[in-house]
Amino acid sequence: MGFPKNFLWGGATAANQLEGGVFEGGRGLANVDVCPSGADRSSVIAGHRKMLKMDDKHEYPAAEAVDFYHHFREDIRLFGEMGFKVYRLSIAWTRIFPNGDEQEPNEEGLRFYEEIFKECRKYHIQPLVTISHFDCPVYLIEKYGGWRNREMIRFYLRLCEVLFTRFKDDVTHWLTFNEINMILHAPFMGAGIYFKDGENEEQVKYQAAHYELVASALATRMAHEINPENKVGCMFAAGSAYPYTCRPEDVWEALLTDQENYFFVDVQSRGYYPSYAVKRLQKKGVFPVMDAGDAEILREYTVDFISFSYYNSRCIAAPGGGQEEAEGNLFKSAKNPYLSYSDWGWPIDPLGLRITLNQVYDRYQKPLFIVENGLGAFDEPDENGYVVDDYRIEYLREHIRAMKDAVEEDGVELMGYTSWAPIDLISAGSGEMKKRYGFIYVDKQEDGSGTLARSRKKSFYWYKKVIETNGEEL
Ligand code: P53
Repeated sequence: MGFPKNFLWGGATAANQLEGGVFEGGRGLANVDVCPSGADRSSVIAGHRKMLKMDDKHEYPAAEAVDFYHHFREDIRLFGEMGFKVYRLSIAWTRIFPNGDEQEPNEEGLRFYEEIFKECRKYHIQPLVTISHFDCPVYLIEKYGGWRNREMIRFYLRLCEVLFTRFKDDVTHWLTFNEINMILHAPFMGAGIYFKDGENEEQVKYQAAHYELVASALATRMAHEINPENKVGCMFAAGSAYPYTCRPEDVWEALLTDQENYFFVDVQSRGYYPSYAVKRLQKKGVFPVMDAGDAEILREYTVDFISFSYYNSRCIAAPGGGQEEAEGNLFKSAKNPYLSYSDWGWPIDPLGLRITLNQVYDRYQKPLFIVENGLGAFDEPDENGYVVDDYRIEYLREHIRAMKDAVEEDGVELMGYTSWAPIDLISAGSGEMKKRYGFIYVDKQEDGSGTLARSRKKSFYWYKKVIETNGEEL
């Protein structure tokens, strides 16, 4: 009983929220660098406000982030101290191809990740690499329009080829796109897309999604060709939709919400557009244009495993019910009266993780991997600089319990669990520093001040114990 012996415990981060050093090592500018913090962020990430360079009226938190670029040895040592088996990280595309369409990669960028993998090996930590975590070179947006252009497939595969070849001995587990369904909610952050006046946004989004799906399938093929040991996963933002009431209209609306998200995984895992998507997208006139051969590519090169982020469930009511909306998340949701809420208004629903694990496993029957789960909260260091984050321990403990039930009682096949995030970093949704997730506190404040010093929170010692006992002591 319990978790399998080789269960992969660890933590997950993304390059642009962590690294900083955006002007170092010959790196080019990416979409996520030019997303400001503050009031304009949501319209920028949604593609409703064009911003392709930094101006002096805004703050750009990714520029320094928590400076992992210069602290990675220390940080990975701390991951090692917690006993991590796996570290999920992403590659900054523009460190490897600063513009995106060069023929040759930037050696300095490759060396940076090589050093990271070397550190990981020291502590027997296996990397799990997200090839694109909300990451698209600005140059490719300016010149080609980001993922609205089919050419992106070529540039993305060029990146993949460099990574699969160069890091053949370091990495065997890959994720093609982070939260691929986020393209529907934050298309600039997800796919480098901003909209022009009057265009059909759904059409643009599903066309871009199609290109990403084809790119993901071709990357899967390439990964297997370059190293038959490679395992490739898809990644989506999960969290089952609950009907607000047992009113059939609410149940129906919840089902539609789930389908909207499962659509991506249906294609990546089953290998074809599900009939509900074909019908509905055609009816709306937004079914993507496909090249001859696309259907075959999608069918042939499906993923080996399915990974997802889980922060909360969603609660869905049919229009016109007058329910209160939950705040703070890019996903629309009614307020679920049975749940408590985080400092940022996100519902807290551990049983929802078990429900989600069961639903996803039932649907695909492939190994699952929880690659994000965690609590963003205000942390206040005490007079000794120590953060007693019992609320975070409580959140993680309950979610790990629910995941344990899914494995032990329900037979869900689960490869591992990487919490978001093992170290404080910049929030993707809000651009804030004060929304902290880490086991490791970083002295970097909302106004940009701070020494960048790292320190262990109470949850650090707790998670170390969890890993040591393979999830038996929570
Ligand atoms: P933050 C919501 C909004 C933006 C990104 O989110 C999100 C979500 C959650 O579904 O997805 C992931 O930082 C994402 C990470 C991100 C994490 O959620 O807004 O993959 O990059 O940091 C947490 O609190």
